[in-house]
Formats: sequence, structure tokens, C-alpha cells
Amino acid sequence: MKSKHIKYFTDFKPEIEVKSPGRINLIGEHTDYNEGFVLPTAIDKTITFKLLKNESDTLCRIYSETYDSYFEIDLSEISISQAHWENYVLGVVFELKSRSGGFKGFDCIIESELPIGAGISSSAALECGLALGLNELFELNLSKDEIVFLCQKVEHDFVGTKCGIMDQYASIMSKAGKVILLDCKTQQHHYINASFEPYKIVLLNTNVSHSLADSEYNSRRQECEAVVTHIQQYHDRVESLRDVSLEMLQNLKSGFSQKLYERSSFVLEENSRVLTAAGALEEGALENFGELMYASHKGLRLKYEVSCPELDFMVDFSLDYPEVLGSRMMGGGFGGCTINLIHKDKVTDYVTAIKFKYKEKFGIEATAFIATPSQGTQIKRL
Ligand code: GAF
Repeated sequence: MKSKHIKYFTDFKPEIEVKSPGRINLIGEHTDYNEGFVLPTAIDKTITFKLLKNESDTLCRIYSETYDSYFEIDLSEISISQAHWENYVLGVVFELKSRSGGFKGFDCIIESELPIGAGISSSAALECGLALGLNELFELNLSKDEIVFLCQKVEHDFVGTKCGIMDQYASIMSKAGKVILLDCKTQQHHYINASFEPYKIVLLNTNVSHSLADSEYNSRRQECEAVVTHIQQYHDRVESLRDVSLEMLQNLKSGFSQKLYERSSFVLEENSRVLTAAGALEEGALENFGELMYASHKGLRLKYEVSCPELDFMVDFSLDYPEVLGSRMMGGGFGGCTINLIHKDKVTDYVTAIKFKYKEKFGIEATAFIATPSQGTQIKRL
């Protein structure tokens, strides 16, 4: 990286600072792109953006120590980059510019506390933080909802992951101390107190990220869509798996493979688990909540097939520990973190024990941290 850039960005006087959080999801995996339910919230780890308009009509300069990167964008010709992470930035700039004539050159520093590939959605934090920051810097007046969908589009078109809206929604809309029960079909949402006392939400990072993640993610989405297309021949009001009942699936299962039946029945069951889990949380029935987390993992592992040996090991390990109420893989799968509810007095001992056994089995250091349900994106004019 050229030192003149580092020097410039060291003396930089930003106009806007944005803190954009990662997210956890208590339950409801692979349901969002099927227009189902999820129960996520933002966490207390963020990506920080510092932004300043420059004098140019077309030049944007992006600097990041975390990503060990400096690059420039020419607003008159934005195209997909070979450097994977740059595409999140390029995509946001492309989408904002195509929606607004008032978009000009800017300079930006990006620093992150979010581990990449951990399943806590550093990608949505990156897109959403930048989009909201630029929205404020250039007074583009896009609503938060518009930004959610713009960032999802960036992920589809620039990054190639055909994701749902959960991550962007959680990163932007979360409230401190709450989880969001989000209906991904209507975007109706309801905040629920995240009162897990005396349990803590602990993330255990396998520190593996299997390369299948992106391609398998997109193929799961296609599998679900194939089932919907088949069912639509008989039920014309069906738009997504959200509109399908278990009875409909069973009646029509001769029209698709057993594998597709497993995939789609998982989605239907997971949707129903989210609603039951939200009710359990409101009633303080935490043991029920924990059981639903285990059931979610079982479905993700056996029916949806998005888990991996490292995640399964962590979840299985917890079964012998009564201080763990629930444990499951979180996010897209094939690596990243498990999310666990662990009694606050036992967190340290439990984490020590699992790290030791995990290292013995896989030769990899697991990492752990307590996640606190936190406020969504915060923007300051400086
Ligand atoms: C990833 C995606 F980005 C989300 O949209 C969601 O589908 C999740 O995987 C699985 O629940 O985080």
C-alpha cells in the first residue's frame, strides 16, 4: 500500500462516522429467502466508517487497515473487482449512484471488529454501514427499508450470494436489549425483550469457513424455488414456501425428489419453530427455547445439510452439559459460529472445556465471545 495514502488518511477529518453492527440469529435459518420468519438482532461488534466528500466529481478513495487495502473507484465506470471484499463497496456505490444524480467523489476509512466468515454477517454490516453513511453524506433521503433492499441487491448482483433480507434488516433495524421477530414476506416486525437471564448468549467460532458456502447456499435457494414451482401448478396462490403447508407438501411429494422434500419440510418446520420460540421467549420459557435451538440444528444438519463436522461437534459436545440450554449452528452454515445459551456462572468453565476438546479433535483454536443484543446502525455528523 502506498505510504502517501496512509499519510492522507491519517490526517483525514471526516464529516460522518457510522458504526454498523454484525448480527446474531437466535433461530430461523434459511427461512428468510423463503419469505418466512427469523429472530435476529445486532451485536456489540461493529464496522466503523469515516466519510468525507472530496472535490472530485468521479473519484472515490477507500482505505482500510483491517482489510489491508487501498483502492480507488471511478464513478464513471464501476465494474466488479477480482478482490472479493471490494465488491461490497463497489456494489453499494453503484446502486446509490444509479438512484441519485447528486452522488459525487468521497473518501472513506473502513475499520472492522467483525471476524470474516464467522456467520455474524460482516458482509451486511459492510454494505449497510456504507450505504447509510453515504445516504447521510450526500443527503440522498433513502429510507432504511430502501437501504435494506438496496444492500440485498448488492449481495445478489456484485457478490453473487442470493441472500434473503435478514442480515441487512438486523444490522440496520435492531434495538438494544431486543430481538426482532421479522416476517420476511411482509417486513412486519415485533421487538421482543432479549431477557435470557441467567443465561448468556455465547458465540463459539469454529474458525473454519468451508469453500462450499456460497455455491451450496445458492443451490439451497434454487431447490426451494423448484419445489414452489412444482406446487404452483396445483395451487396458484402460492408465491413461496411460506405459503405452503406440510399437508400440501406431503400430497404433492411424488412430484419432486426425497431430497427436495427434506429441504422444504425443514423450512416449514423451522418457520413454525421461530414462532414457538418467540412465544417461549416472551413467556420466559427458556428451556423450551433451548430445545427449539437443538431441533433447529438437527434439521439444518440432517434435512437441509448445511452444517459441517466442526459445527456438529460443538453442538453434540454441549449435550452433556446441563448448563447449556440450547446450541445450534448460526447463519448460512459450512463453518462459522454456533450460538449457545449458557448459564452465566458456567460460561468460563464451559468455554475452556470445549476449546480444549475441539483443539484435540480438529487441531484448530476455537474462539468465543458473549454477544449482547445491541442497537442497529448508528450515524454521527462530526
Ligand atoms: C446468510 C444470508 F445472508 C441470510 O440472508 C440468511 O439466509 C442466512 O444465511 C441463513 O439463515 O446469513
